[in-house]
Amino acid sequence: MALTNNKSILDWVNEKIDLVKPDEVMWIDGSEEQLDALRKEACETGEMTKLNEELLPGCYLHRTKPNDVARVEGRTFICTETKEQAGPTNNWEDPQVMYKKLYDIARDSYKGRTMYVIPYSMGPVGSKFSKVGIEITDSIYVVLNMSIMTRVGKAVLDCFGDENNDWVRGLHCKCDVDEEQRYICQFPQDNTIISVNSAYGGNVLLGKKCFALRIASYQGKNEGWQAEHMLILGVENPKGEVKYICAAFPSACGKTNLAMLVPPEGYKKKGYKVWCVGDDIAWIRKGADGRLYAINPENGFFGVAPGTNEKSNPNALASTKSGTIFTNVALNLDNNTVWWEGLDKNPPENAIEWKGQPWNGKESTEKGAHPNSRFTAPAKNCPCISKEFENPDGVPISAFVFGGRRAALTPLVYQSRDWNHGVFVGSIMASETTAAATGAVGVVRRDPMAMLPFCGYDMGDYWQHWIDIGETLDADKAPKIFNVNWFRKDEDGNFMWPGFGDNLRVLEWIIKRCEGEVEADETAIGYLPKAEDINLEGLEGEVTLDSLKSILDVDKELWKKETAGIEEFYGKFGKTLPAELKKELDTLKANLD
Ligand code: OXD
Ligand code: MN
Repeated sequence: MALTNNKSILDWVNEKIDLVKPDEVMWIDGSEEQLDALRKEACETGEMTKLNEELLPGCYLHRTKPNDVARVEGRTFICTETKEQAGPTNNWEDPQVMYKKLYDIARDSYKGRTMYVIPYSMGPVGSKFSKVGIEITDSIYVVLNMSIMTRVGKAVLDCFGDENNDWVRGLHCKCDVDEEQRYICQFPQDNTIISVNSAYGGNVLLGKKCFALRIASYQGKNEGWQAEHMLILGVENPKGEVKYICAAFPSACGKTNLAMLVPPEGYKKKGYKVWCVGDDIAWIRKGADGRLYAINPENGFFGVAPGTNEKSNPNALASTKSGTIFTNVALNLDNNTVWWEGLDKNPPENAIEWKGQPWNGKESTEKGAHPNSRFTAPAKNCPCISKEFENPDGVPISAFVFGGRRAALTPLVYQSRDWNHGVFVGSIMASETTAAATGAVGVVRRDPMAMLPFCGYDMGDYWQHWIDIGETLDADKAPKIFNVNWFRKDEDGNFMWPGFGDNLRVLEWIIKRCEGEVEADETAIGYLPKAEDINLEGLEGEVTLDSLKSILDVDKELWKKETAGIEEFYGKFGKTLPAELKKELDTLKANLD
């Protein structure tokens, strides 16, 4: 039975029923009974495997087709009226052409299947930050993942209203999971997402990248707020004061680890704590007091499993101990639990690898888990989840932090001179795809604000939006903007900074700067810490004042080369490149001469 009288929703659902022709239609009401029946059904059909109820209560394993294991940027499209609106960094197609192509693929594809209609809220139900979506899918896996990653069910529609048309349409059709016919399409001007021929995470959990970043970034531009690819964390000092930081990093830079950071022993003893509000996405708005506030629109973590362990991220690991869906990890047949590379040094001998074949982890040279295998874990499981996680008003942001993986060039941390310079710092973000063991610089991929694959419109206009937001903020209320690099290497290719929990030492400096408690040195690229101001207590033997000084240096010759790369990248944008950013680039060049 439909869970709403909202005509715009009912009309759209009926239209899609006519298109895809399901045998049955089921509205997801969010009840445990309904979800449990679906879990049972998925286990009966083999879509999921129930794991050891004692060791991993309420946990399941799912395997995708081997051709369907990651987001597909090459097949992701922004379909706006004109190509210019999508900008030079997105794939574009004319909406009419793309709708026709997608409808031809989707037509009759639910025959013999059930249509699940999922009402969901990105953000706490009823918060002024929050937005409603409806995802139609033919996959129980999607229903169960969406019910972890978002708030789903009747409660979402109960407070939505029958006349409200501000909701995001999402149609997902598994079809034959044919990679040649796979498309992940956003229609920002229609609040619509259509995803066909995939059944994997980021391509099909439409609330996440498709809505909360691509569509929402476009909504934010028009409505005066921001959707960012950022974690949100709170640092609590021994006096019990909590300061919040939003941070953006490209994939494979340890975002989930930073979001759930465990303080070094010395800090713990003093009473420092780190609280996780979110690990991937932040929706940001100005509050009544003139400061910027952020919420995490999600309700769970869709984290990369390999490398997650008791040392690297005990909080993430603890989050996966109940109510979690694992995708493409290895199944340990001896105790019906899961395993992945980097979990521990004890791979199971009697196991099934991620593609479903028998696997002996002690002997096989093949991987047990796919490198992009995932856990979908409820946020409430996280031992360090912030008590503000459900706060409908969000948390006040003290600092924005940008970062990337650079073996050389970028210092451990620096602060922008002001807001527009901070936007420049975000716009020149880049990360090395692979960093060779010799310390040679890898291939640099520009990924402004870590939004390159996720911005739903022209990135030049997106930068302008950042600049416009800054203009509405009083200087004393605006978050300060920083850049960090945990990945500097010495000549022998060794990392020079320990990372993980010790990154709190850098966050402490950042917060002190926000509070005006510490001086800094002005350099060509911005404000750098005086080495003595980064607390190294307890790091003896790992980092000396001298080695710290060398990860804080600014090599003008390297930076001059970098400006050439920035100029080339900026050249793609033509007239949407904000004049303010061009000016910042000129200032940097002048500072380096
Ligand atoms: C993610 C990503 O999965 O950014 O969060 O790729
Ligand atoms: Mn992400």
